[in-house]
Amino acid sequence: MKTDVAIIGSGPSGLFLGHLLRQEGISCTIIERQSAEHVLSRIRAGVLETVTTDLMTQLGLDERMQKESMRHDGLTLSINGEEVVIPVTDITGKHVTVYGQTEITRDLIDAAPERGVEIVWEASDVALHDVDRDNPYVTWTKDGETHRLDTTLIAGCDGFHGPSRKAIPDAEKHSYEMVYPFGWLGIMADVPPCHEEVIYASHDDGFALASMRSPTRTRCYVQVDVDDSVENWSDDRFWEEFKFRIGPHFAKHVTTGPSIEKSIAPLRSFVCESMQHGRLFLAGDSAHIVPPTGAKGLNLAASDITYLSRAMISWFKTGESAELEGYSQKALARIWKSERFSWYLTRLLHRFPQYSGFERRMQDAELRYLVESEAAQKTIAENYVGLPL
Ligand code: RFL
Ligand code: PHB
Repeated sequence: MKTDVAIIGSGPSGLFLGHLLRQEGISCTIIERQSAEHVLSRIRAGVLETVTTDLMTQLGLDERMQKESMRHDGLTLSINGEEVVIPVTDITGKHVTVYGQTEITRDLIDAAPERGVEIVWEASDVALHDVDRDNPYVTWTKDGETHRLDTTLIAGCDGFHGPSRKAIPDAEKHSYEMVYPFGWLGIMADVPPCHEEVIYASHDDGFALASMRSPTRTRCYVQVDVDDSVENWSDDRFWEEFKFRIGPHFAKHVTTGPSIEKSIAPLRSFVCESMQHGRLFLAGDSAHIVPPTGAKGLNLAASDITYLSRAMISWFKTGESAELEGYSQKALARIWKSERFSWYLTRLLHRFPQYSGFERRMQDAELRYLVESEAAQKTIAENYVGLPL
């Protein structure tokens, strides 16, 4: 088998890239470890910048998103129950869109067969070979048989734990990492959201977040210890703690109901430099992780793919290699700014067990500054809607 681009991983990064390349007549095959059902059962991001919605529009796959998504023009902070509204559209002229990552993934997977985006599901032992030569190839096992795909370029879109980043020799890469001492316990429930905007709540007992997927589906989180487990959290305990942390003003609008999903996600900041080696190019979570505070993970995957697809298309069409050679540097410039915003918002809003009285006072002072200063609100707003490409 031979293709122009072998794409490892069928998350949003791999699917976006596959569709964008096919739109320009470039052949590609996506090789995914899981089944389609498994990929579609994962519940992750929900707040989209225009960099992400623009890709759906560019692909002509935005019909359902236009109908079912919700436009958000602001975000709400609850500071120990005190409401602070940041009117992001008034400040920036831009808005964000609430439409689940699961729905984006579904739209891209559903359209794959008619657009010639080939996806190999349930491929095990995926391995990358000769990535620093002109003829790299990928191997995997499926149904007891070994397969080999010869290719010109490889896109590593296989998330944090996939094999692509590991295929870059240690001497050629450097990782920067910060692991936080807490996680987010998230639940999804088929009840109406308690507020029309997303609420980020800073409370003495810890962070909480009220979000949504639709007018009838709520997504909420509370900060928990990193070694806590979902078994410790009945739905009743979750709702009680969530209501306490978002404060009485919002709590009175909370409709509780049985969770349809409940999980704990650890929080991490991570960047791998460089994002390319020879014929291999990393994109999305395979190269970087942000804590979910600020909703940047999926949107960063979309900006990586915007740069990478343009560079690959230019290389295949003109033979010019400058854009492809500059991919990592260009993508990292935007990634580091989103890393900073996610890290800043995480530090501002969470309770850190190791924080001294002084650091707690600094958090309080910064929150008071945010309440009172238009300039401080502007920096949140322009990052939240997404920095320019
Ligand atoms: P993905 O979505 O992780 O997709 C990678 C794909 O690669 C596959 N894979 C392999 N395929 C072949 N061989 C192997 N050996 C493989 N190993 C892995 C995986 O099965 C998967 O299908 O990365 P991608 O495409 O770069 O997209 C990035 C986004 O998914 C991610 O940034 C966000 O979802 C992060 N994230 C969140 N971001 C937000 O903006 N808001 C959120 O609320 C939010 N919640 C989350 C999240 C990520 C989570 N993870 C990674 C566990 C909640 C969770 C639980
Ligand atoms: C979500 O809706 O899942 C969500 C929203 C905002 C975030 C993180 C997650 O910052």
